[in-house]
Amino acid sequence: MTTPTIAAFDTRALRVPLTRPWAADVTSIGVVATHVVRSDGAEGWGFSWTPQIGLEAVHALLANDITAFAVGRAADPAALWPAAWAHLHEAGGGGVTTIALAGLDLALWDAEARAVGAAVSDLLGRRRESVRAYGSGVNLHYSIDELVAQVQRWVDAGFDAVKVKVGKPDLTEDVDRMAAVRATLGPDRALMIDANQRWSLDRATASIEALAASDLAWIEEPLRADDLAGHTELARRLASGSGVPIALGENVHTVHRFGDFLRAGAAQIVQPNIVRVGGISPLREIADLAVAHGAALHPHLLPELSGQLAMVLPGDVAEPLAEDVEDAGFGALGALRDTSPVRIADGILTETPHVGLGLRFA
Ligand code: SMN
Ligand code: MG
Repeated sequence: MTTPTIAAFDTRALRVPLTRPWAADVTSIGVVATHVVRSDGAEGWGFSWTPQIGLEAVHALLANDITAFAVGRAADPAALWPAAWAHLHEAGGGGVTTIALAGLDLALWDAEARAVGAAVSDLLGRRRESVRAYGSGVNLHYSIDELVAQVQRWVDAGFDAVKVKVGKPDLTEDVDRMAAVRATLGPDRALMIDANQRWSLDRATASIEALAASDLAWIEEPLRADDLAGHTELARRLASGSGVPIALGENVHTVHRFGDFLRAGAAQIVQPNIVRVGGISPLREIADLAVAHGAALHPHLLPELSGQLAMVLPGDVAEPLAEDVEDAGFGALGALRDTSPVRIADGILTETPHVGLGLRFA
């Protein structure tokens, strides 16, 4: 059978209001909903995502350059991806270009799975029926009481791992906040902390060593996301100190750059965001690379998408975890046309019956 071609590709930009703002100026998230029609009549739906910056730019790339490139080509997402990336590369090897490319890649995988009546996780080769999810919050602006109340909600909801923000101007404030979070969690639940690139190398070293008293499962994005030398040196310092592992990757965009960080030993845990790296096709390459370097992989955010891919990722180093940012799921925000393709209960994510990715935007 010959491979069907891409007959039509259409896109629309929308903003999804957040019921729990991520900051005073982050009250909605940007989505470009995509739709592909193949020459054999199969249809697929995907999306691009960018919380704050670049929605119009991503949409313009999809509606112009990516549509013009894609229509008429073979609808084979894994084969198309490297050619599409090379085509867009003059506008940047990662970032807006890869975020936009995800909109095409996801729609093509969705079509491929819908054409055979399967969920994408079954099409790609399911390895597990469920994954653990961790509770996560964009909460640096919360008072300590609000933070503790959020952590208590996660405990009550059955999560055994949570992630909270650090990086207050005064280190003693972070120390007090994490001590309060640890007290709420008790000794047996895992605590991850996320600095969202706020620290310098020396500030990170001092902060992590002080915060390690709260028993940390990882420190995420301690430094500027593309600071390879800085993360390499920080990893060296932590290895001879508290031993807290470094997690990063939500702002790393290509398999090549993940390779740089892994070869240098700059991170023990990688967290590709499936949209920011350009979709499912590159995610699978990054997962193989992580295994080759003995690193864990926990996909960043987007639990309705990441949770499905977590069913097929290798678990050689660690079973992948799904991230559930409180009240930020597309289903909970009312952004989906169909029932959410995943369900999170008692800290466990499972899929609900669906074909494709099951992610059509309303
Ligand atoms: C995060 C990043 C982007 C949007 C929401 C939250 C955060 C995380 O860094 O890792 O959850
Ligand atoms: Mg993060």
